[in-house]
Amino acid sequence: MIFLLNSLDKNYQTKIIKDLSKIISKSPFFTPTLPRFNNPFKIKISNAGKWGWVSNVNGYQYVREHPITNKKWPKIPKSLLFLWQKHCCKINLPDSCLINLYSFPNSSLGIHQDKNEKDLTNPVLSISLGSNAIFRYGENKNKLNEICLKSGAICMLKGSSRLYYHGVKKIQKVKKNIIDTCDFDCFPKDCRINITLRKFEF
Ligand code: MD3
Ligand code: FE
Repeated sequence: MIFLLNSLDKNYQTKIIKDLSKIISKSPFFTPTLPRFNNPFKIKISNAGKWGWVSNVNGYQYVREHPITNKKWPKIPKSLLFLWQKHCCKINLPDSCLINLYSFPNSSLGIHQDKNEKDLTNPVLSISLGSNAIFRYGENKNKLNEICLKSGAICMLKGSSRLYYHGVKKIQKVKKNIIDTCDFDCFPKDCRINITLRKFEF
């Protein structure tokens, strides 16, 4: 697991937020629910790319269409594909881009592993924007490390860290949230957005 903590400058973050606003205008945020019990997550999500990650009473899965609009997901923007090529892989591009929106004061994400992808040797790239996240991760559920992920941080997972447990304990407001500065109606005030690029298919 590699953290690049101040990786993206303000201009690049602004460009990504603008690209995300176009995705969200076609593919609005929705609230996933937990398998079996069907209770709502404390975050909202949307996707871009051929395959979008969703969760509902039936389980976690990658699907071709938005569960509410039933339309195909928008394309992954070049601004994000470029970061994957720079940090992850020159040959294969990601086919999935999950957008997590932390918009409530109590938004969080429980400790889990990412293992719904077909080939777990492919890397994962994550980008943090907006409010800070207290992020927890580690090989063992019972002894997790804690790190503050600020706007512009990149997190790269490959090799042995690919199956690490991880989650977001809480969100901390910041004085100047770059997402608020951009002034798009689709993003609530003081939110955090995390983007996760993955390759689902072989
Ligand atoms: C560590 N999202 O959507 S991505 C997720 O901040 C998710 O929203 C987090 O975990 C968020 O599944 C963080 C960072 C990440 C992604 C994949 C990993 C960390 C990982 C795979 C293995 C270990
Ligand atoms: Fe995850």
